[in-house]
Amino acid sequence: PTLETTFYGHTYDNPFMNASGVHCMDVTELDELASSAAGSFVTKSATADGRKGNPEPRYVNLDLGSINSMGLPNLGLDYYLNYAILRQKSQPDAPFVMSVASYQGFDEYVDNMRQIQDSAYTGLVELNLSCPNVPGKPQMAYDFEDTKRLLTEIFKFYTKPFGVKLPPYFDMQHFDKIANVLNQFDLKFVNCINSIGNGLYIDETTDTVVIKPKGGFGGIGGEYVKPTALANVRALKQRLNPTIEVIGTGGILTGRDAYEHLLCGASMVQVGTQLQKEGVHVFERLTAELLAVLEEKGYQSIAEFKGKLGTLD
Ligand code: RRO
Repeated sequence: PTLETTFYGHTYDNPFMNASGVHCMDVTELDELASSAAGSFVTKSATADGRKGNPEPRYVNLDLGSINSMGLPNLGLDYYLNYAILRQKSQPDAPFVMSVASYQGFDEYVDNMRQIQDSAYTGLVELNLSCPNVPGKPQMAYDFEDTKRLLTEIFKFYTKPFGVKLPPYFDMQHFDKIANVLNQFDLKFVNCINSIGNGLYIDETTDTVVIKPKGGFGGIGGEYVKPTALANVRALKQRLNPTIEVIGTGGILTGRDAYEHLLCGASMVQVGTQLQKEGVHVFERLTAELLAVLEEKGYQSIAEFKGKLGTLD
């Protein structure tokens, strides 16, 4: 069998990528991803100006996942845009994704997208509408009206391909509402899910929280979030225009986990917490494990089972 996967017009060796935020801060880390066994990769969410982020400790691995309140540390939009432009020139046959966020809110999102529009970079952009860790700032994608207003503003001038990174939703009505908004735009993909925002982990020996920012509240990733991630991939895939692809992120520790995201309809799958725990060699293990699942089930390719989750009625 083969793990080859087509995503927005390009065929990748396999569907695996890093999840934005993990191992993608600078050229060194990005180049390590590029030469790893991952099919593609995404850069750290960029804000207009570089940021140091929240005070440490701000990322902690847990038995069942991770908690973080990084606070958007990044080297600034110019840095990632320069990297993207150089890489697109030197490796035109190996597309990747550039993640863009905002620290200030609505206007900065628009300005950042305008800067990319005016640049030489023509590749995929992931607009992060779901950072849970900026004190005092809501997650854009939990406000359906503002999300619609923002996408309307961006589509007035932006002509290059892009998609959005979503937070998890927990109500059928919310799945309907966000899909209804997104279906009004020519988005190329949605990525489900960002971390489950504002969880709290307590250390049992010290009876304290484990990260410093926001009194210990932080985004939860890893094993904890897989059922929520799968539900969001499935729910969005069922509701979105067929032209909008879905990237599945959340709780991928094994090839089987990736297989389940693909069953729910994901085109690509991203690994955050487990990449942080294992390093870039995780992609060798995951590709081998996913290939073994296909062999065991008698599939020749991902296309044979993608989106074909069974139900009981
Ligand atoms: O940097 C972060 O604190 C962060 C971001 Br931008 C995000 O989108 N998701 C997350 O868990 N952390």
